[in-house]
Amino acid sequence: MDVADFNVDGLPDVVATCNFDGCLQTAQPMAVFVNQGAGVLAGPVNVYTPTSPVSVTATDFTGDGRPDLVGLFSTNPGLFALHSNVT
Ligand SMILES: [Ca+2]
Repeated sequence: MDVADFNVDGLPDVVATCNFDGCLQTAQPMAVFVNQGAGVLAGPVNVYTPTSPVSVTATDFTGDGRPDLVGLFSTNPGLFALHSNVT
């Protein structure tokens, strides 16, 4: 799990992995919960990955000011990276 402003609205959002059955009630491997303000998180917005990651970190590794995702799988391939395309 990590926190970053994925939709660039100034409010911190949450990304979480889901590597067990029934997680997030959608069984998707990863999801973003968008901060709606006043302590409310919407979601989940599913992020599709080839298999379930065991961890995810949000960081701006491309230097464009937007958070990207880097995660770890327990099987091959061992790593994944998703670049933010929020405009
Ligand atoms: Ca946000």
